Amino acid sequence: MARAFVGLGSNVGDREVTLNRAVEALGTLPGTTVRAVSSFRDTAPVGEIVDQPRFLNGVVELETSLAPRPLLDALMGIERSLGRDRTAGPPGGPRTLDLDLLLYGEAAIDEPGLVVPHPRLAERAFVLEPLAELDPALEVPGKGRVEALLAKLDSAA
Ligand code: GSY
Repeated sequence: MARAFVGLGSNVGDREVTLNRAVEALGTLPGTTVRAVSSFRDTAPVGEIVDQPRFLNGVVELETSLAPRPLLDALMGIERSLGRDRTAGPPGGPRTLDLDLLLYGEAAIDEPGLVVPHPRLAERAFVLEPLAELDPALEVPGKGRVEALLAKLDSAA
């Protein structure tokens, strides 16, 4: 069994309903239990396209027997089932639902389409804040503790 963390984001439609449905769907994946859900935060868009609606973001902690690749495929399946069309709109643009595999135990993976820890995790307050809410002492492989990463980000702001 692995402890995995998934980032949730939505900025199209009823964001809260979508995130709650995503959490429910995560709990139905084979060999998977939802261990914790952070609060959801209303956040300003960051990245290449900042002129888009505000996001609702959160993080879910899972215990899962799914290996990283099948877990990633399942996350994309949930995105699709809740209305996400990855072929529509610009990359970095508005989306009904985004599920990012942030951490998978202590694994460091760099394969096409599957990079864990998530490559931009340490730069994103909308990910680090809910992660720190769930486990501030959580170690991000190769980067350090979540609380330290968040402090670094806050001091740079
Ligand atoms: O990477 C997830 C999509 N995304 C987000 C997001 O979830 N939240 C905020 N605040 N900004 C974002 N920019 C992108 S792209």
